[in-house]
Amino acid sequence: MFIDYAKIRIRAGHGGDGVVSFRREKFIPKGGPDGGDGGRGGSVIAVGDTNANTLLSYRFNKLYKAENGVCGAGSRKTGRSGADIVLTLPLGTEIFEIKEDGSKVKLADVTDHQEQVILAKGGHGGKGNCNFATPTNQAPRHATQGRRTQEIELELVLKLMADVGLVGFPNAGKSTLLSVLSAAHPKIADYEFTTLEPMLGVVQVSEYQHFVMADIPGIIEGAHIGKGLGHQFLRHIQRTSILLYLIDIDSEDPLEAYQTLRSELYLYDSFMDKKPFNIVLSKIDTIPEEEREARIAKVARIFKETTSQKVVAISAVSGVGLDALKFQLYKQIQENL
Ligand SMILES: Nc1nc2c(ncn2[C@@H]2O[C@H](COP(=O)(O)OP(=O)(O)OP(=O)(O)O)[C@@H](O)[C@H]2O)c(=O)[nH]1
Ligand SMILES: [Mg+2]
Repeated sequence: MFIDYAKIRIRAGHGGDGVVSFRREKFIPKGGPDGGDGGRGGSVIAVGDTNANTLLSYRFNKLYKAENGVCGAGSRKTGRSGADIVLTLPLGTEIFEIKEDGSKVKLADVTDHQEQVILAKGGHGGKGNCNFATPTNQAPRHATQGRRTQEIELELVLKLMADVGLVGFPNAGKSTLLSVLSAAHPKIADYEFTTLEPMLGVVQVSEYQHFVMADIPGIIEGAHIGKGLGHQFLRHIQRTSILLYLIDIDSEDPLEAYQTLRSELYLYDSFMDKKPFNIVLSKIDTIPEEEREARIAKVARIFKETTSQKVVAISAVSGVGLDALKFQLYKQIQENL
């Protein structure tokens, strides 16, 4: 199951307390103070992992607790440090602290594999009485307490990281396109809203060149007010560098379809409108061969005249136009890095 939102609680380990102790050995009367320090508490650490792609394991508002430091002991022994606890997170996870008054503060944005962020630092250990001996007080009877830590509430929001975001009406052929360009196996069917959760695929352009494409559920007019699956999945293409509007060439009015999609994205986040994009006509194999060229030219002309945008025509079934599309996308991504 794909989960892109979770609330959890965390707590770093308390520092272990320092202790009061005096050296007591045969033949050594009045041994000096020898109470050791407490150990450091464990920290709560987030680590990015490319192999993780959901927040599923964090969905039960669980408390993630690092180990407390151990108290010091006599003979100047320092207590053991508490073990850290590591939260493995998918790349693209934003971490917010929820303050008591309900306000949120962003703590981190985990974007790199193996990137580590300390979310809560373990408490320092307290000092044992061996630290407090002075010439005038050679038998100090006090030690300090390890630092106590607080529980923190966090919000985890996953925004998938991809280079290209696929945008289209249901049934436009988004998942089919991802399946032929990458090794991903999204569900494909001839009914609307087949795709219910986002999926990423790696598109190999050459041996050393690739990019990541995100397929999300279809968007319909009114998505910004909750129609269809709403705009909840748009956040997964919010941080892609480019967009690909995929429009069935056989739709009643391809230009209107494109304009509707664009305005839905704009209504969700006006910044989406500033991203470089491509307009791609899909399923050209469905047009009878003798009409195909003329039809593509006609639609292309309408787009050119109204939006001064070039369109690309493809068929995920026959493979026409796919290589050219791949190179075009790759080039555009490089230009917008
Ligand atoms: N003939 C033809 N059919 C296609 C092509 N691409 C997709 N289809 C068909 O169109 C239907 C919808 O394809 P999907 O890839 O599931 O469409 P989608 O845009 O992901 O749809 P949602 O997930 O519902 O938003 C399926 O029956 C596909 O087999 C194409 O290039 N040519
Ligand atoms: Mg789909």
